[in-house]
Amino acid sequence: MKNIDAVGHVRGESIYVDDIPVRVGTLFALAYCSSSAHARINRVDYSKAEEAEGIHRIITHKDIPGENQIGGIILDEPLLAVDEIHFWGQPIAIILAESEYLARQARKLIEIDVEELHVITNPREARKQNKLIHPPRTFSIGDVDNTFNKCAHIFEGRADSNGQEHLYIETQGAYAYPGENDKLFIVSSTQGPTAVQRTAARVLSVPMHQIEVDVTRLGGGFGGKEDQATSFAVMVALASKITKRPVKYVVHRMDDMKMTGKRHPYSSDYKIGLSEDYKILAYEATFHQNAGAAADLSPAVLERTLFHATNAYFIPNVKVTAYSCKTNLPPNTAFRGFGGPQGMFVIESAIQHAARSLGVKKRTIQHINLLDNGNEFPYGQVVDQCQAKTSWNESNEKFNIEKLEFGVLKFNAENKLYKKGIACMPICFGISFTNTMMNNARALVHVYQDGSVGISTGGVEMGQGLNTKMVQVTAEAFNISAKRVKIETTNTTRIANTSPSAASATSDLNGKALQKAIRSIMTRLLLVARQELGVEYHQLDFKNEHIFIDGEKSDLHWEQLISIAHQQRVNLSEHAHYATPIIHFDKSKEKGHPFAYHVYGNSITTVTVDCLRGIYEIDDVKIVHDFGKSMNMDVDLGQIEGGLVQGIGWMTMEELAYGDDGRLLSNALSTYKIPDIYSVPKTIDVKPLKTDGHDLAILKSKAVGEPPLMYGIGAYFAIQNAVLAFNPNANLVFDAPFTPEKVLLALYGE
Ligand code: MTE
Ligand code: LUZ
Ligand code: MOS
Repeated sequence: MKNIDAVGHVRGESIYVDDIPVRVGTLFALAYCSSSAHARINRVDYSKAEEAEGIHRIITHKDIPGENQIGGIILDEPLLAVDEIHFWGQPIAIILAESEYLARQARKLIEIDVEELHVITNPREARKQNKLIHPPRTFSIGDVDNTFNKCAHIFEGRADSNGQEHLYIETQGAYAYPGENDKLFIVSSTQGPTAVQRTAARVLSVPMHQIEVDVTRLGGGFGGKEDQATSFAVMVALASKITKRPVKYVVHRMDDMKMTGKRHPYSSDYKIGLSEDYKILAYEATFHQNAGAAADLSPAVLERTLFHATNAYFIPNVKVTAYSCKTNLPPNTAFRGFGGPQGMFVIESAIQHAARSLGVKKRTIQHINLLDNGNEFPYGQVVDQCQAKTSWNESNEKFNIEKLEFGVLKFNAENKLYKKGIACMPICFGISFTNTMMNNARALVHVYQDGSVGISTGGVEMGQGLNTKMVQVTAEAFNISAKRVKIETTNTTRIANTSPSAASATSDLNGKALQKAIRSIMTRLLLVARQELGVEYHQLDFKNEHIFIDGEKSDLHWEQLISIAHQQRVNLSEHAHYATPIIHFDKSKEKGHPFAYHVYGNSITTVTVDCLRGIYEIDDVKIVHDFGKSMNMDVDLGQIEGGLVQGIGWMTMEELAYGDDGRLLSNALSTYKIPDIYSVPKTIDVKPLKTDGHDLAILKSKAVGEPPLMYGIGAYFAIQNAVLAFNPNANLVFDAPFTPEKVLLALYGE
């Protein structure tokens, strides 16, 4: 099935927040933000701004009727600063004007007097000063300390990865309007409609039922709108409540980049111990997560780093500890992979370090240590339906890794100033929210009396093809044409208490709820057919929009069946709830079975480095990926390509830069470089692994949203290998992104 949004997107007809026709009386909101990263506010003078043309009023923390608190996991983040500033870009006030332009003009007239305080941007410094979001956590299995004594080889080092700007094409935004009896309607570009509803209720001091949140679709989220859409939605909600007028805020790109948190930078230490024959016997790592100025989702991101610290490898003795460090950056947040990529980069660095020192290929060590059924993850889950070795073997056979490596060697022997490098990157990614409680969803299905169907779920479409998949699930479960099915907006009044659309689990959770609702309706319809036709239940079947009796197609068609059922006063609507079975996790022991299943795969990345300039090209990425039984290969391939390129961007070129004063320097697309058509791999070849899929995946089609991002990590090591081909004495550091400047230094350094 084609993506149902394709035509609307191409024609520019799809509706985003900024496309909603503006209501009469709308005020335009604009946040006034701090220009210091850490300071005490002595005085803010709004008087000139308040008198400026077109200014309706300016809202500060004093105007908040409820709690000035937007923290999601930990209650540690004010909506509007009170007397201290904790990051550059922190909202202090909301300007309301007759137009966005006038709001921006007035913003320049606000004067602030602050006392600057010491700014921390480095997570290691934060840890030294004991500035932590919460106490550190450790996952462990076996006995690392005793095992290191028995290892033939031990390597220790440091690996750093930088953050990443989400750069969703649609910036953050929301539009709120008041209804009768204090009701408030909020349209938000959010992955988490319930988070918006809950937080707006808290800040406005109203019950949640007074707030209706509606989401049509997002122009991308990538995790950046899992939690951080909330503040903007609450700002317009607050302003609308106070002024009783519609209030709109669509955030300017540079304000969005400055104000919002990003992927967490990590600074980590590793120690890896191997046997004589390259089995990894012990692994120890300490992660310093740069959380920024408030918790946001950092505790959950930190947890996923620990869950993925050993990637697709079985290591019998592991001890990994993670610190969530409080710094004066905007609160960092969810980003595709959610801490998993940061953990995986460190183990891959450790293996690269070992391979180079031992003079063996990295892939030899990777191969020997791949996971297998029956192995235990450090968090206690036992591996089953493992595809680590199958995807590895299939990729290396189908793509002929030896031949690819030989091609690289030959090229390098023949070329002095250009060198190629190649690297394998296996992945293993757990599917489920690591917080077990969040793994639930609901769906509402209406069959109308003409046989058309309307479906609602708690899932949010953000470009990942969720809506297309939900229509497919519906058509499949009813056995009717997809043309009869319409997907409604995501709305908290129709579907309550949603988990955010995240963790790659949206289709699984919402699709399974949808199937349950449809099965209930279908059972009632078959009962109607049985009575109408006077046959036994077991003789009946419904397919291709027709009732079948003993395998023979009858005249009873979908539309007639619905019409009869309606006349007989049969309920044609259903609301269903799904909660993932099996999963559990005990935080006091750090053990359990947190994931419904894992997604596996392997990528082979080849790059060419220009050894005069330090620039490089990604020649080719070949992937064998475990889709299970993909229900929509076009959508899923789009996810692989997008995720891969986003991962390559993070590892190679996207360079977030903050000054020592905590100001974002890479604050526009001129100073923050993301992959464009010239920097994507010249070819991407994806082959699906042949498997049966998994029962906990929707229609056995495994979650695909986040896992492919981690294939991009291969680019880092492929570039390193090219550098080594030019300069065998290069001093290898693990400090992503591997920008051309760093490549050049490595090419000529020792
Ligand atoms: N693909 C597009 N086009 N746009 C997005 O914002 N977000 C990613 C991924 N793929 C995203 C995307 C992230 S971070 C997640 S968690 C999943 O999609 C969410 O959707 P899913 O649960 O339906 O896979
Ligand atoms: N969000 C979340 C996530 O709250 N919990 C998770 O485990 C998760 N994983 C991936 C992406 N978002
Ligand atoms: Mo994705 S990081 O789970 O929104």
